[in-house]
Amino acid sequence: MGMTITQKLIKSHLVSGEMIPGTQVGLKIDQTLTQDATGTMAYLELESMDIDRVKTELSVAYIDHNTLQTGFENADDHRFIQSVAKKRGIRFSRPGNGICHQVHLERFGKPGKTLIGSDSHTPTGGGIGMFAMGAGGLDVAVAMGGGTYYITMPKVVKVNLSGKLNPWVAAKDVILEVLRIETVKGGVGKVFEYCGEGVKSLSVPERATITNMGAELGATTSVFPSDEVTKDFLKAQKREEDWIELKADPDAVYDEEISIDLSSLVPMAAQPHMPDRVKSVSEIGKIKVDQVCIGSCTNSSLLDMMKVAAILKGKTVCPTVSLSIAPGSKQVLNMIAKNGALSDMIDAGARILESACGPCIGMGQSPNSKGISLRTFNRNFEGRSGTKDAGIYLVSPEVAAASALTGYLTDPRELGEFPVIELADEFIINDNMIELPASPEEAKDLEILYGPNIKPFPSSSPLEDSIEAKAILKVGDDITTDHIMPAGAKILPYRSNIPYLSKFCFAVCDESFSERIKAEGKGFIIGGANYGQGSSREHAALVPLYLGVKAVITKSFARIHCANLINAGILPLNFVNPDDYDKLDQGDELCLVDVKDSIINDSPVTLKNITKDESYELKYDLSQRQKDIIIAGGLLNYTKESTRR
Ligand code: MIC
Ligand code: SF4
Repeated sequence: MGMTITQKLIKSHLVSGEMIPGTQVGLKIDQTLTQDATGTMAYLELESMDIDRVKTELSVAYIDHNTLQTGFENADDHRFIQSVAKKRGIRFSRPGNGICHQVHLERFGKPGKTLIGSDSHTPTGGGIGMFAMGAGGLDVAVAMGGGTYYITMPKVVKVNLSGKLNPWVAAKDVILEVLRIETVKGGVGKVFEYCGEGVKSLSVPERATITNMGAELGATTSVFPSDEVTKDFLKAQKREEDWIELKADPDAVYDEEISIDLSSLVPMAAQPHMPDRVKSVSEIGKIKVDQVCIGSCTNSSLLDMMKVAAILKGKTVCPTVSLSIAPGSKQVLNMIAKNGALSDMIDAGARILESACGPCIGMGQSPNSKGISLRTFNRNFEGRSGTKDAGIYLVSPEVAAASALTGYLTDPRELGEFPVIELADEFIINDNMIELPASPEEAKDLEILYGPNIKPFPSSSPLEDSIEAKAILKVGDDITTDHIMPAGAKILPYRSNIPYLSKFCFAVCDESFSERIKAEGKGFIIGGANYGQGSSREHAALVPLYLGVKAVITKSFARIHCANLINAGILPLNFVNPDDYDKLDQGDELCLVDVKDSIINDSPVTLKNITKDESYELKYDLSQRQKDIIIAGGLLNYTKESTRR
């Protein structure tokens, strides 16, 4: 039987397990990336593992998230990461060099390789034919040390693309369409593999927009073939030697299939507050817009910037709109500076930001109260922009630029002829902002530079026989990691200070949560479906661990967050009967009866509701290794125990 690209990539990296969907497989990881908001923790974890030099083919540490320096904290963290990178054999992408996924695609991504990154949008690499996944910082640290990365063997969804996009319709509209069909829960346990005639009409950056935002489906990853288009991109990046061909066998068998005729797509937008609340721009209508932000790892490539500049050229941004633009990398910024496109943006009145995540993660540019903001980003979760009552719409660069000019949500097709965009055949290559690591010899004498804001990470204890605690918080479906552990300019500088971060845990849902659980000393969280979607931030597990959360009991979990809970030693449990969720109330006194024995014996766990005198059956999806991790009280304890043995 023929194989899909996904199966080929997994097979060539398989270290343990069998390729049976739903079971655990261990993969060899060729490349890793980190960013600064999750990287500090990942490198603290790496340091605690006594690893002299990383063992991957390539590891890169990017600085792109915490670039607003309103105190010493972020700058100290950058310095810490830089010192670890230099000593341990990791390349360091200096602040200003760009957003991790954009730079990685340009300079390091290689078809056929595996990549994990401590950022949920690592699947961007799927645009160049990598098997690229987001992971918790600890998993990335383990991979840097040469350890295996474990995933559930995914099902493969064939996304059959036919036709060609019409002018003014963009790659962003393709992924918005997939999100409309599949929803933010639709991709859990699956890889979205793109194929069909339509693929060859999409450039690598356009493919990367699609695989990037595939993260919002909850998918393990998304992947495109590596073809002549990929080869041309690599050639333009002066890396032709990195190209290999990658395609599915003609008789490959897929688990599911969806078809999209590119020529039938129209400009679309995801409405507040979920990336799957997708409608066409014309259906939503001409709502008044206060702000437009262009950039982020989804839409900040040279092509995106050139389109925006061409639309803005010779015009003026509407007086009631603030337009900000952050080109994705130094390469992109430099190229639009040299070819004059930057000047067209500045002339039209755009506020040019540095090449970094910026407003996408609430690092500045929060909209006005009840403001409507159109963003070319990938997430519009409540509060993420820094303004709780703002309404964020996710759109293509074309819709964003057109609306910035008119002042209302605009179908860009109204602007008439699509401008002609000329792209150079070669990118400007200058890797001077990527610092190479020291040689092993020189590295011996190098010091790691810790700042005073870096606090030890919380310790966890082995699983107890039975656990009695209150349902300290009950939340609904689709709870994101931005609810659990918010980001934003005020909080992000404390990503290496768990005690401080703990004050903000769940603040979006319930401002008293942190105080209440501190008073109790421990507790359980009750959640609905797709709990923990969004970011890979392990802080959404480490902070609850610090506060005493013993188990999270839900209808279902998002992949990366579930793995992070296990790594932190917090039990992820699911209701056998989802209706039991309704029987429980916040504040109920609960007991996980003989939970340790149940896990050891592979039997369902009983949750006793002491307040209501009822019992519910709970299940879990844990491999033997994951059970051992939970029993040991987290991955760090487990690793220490295994090395002692
Ligand atoms: C995000 O887009 O939510 C982030 C910020 O990039 C996160 C990582 C983080 O929380 O640091 C992600 O996507 O994993
Ligand atoms: Fe940065 Fe936003 Fe991309 Fe996350 S989604 S990596 S914050 S640009």
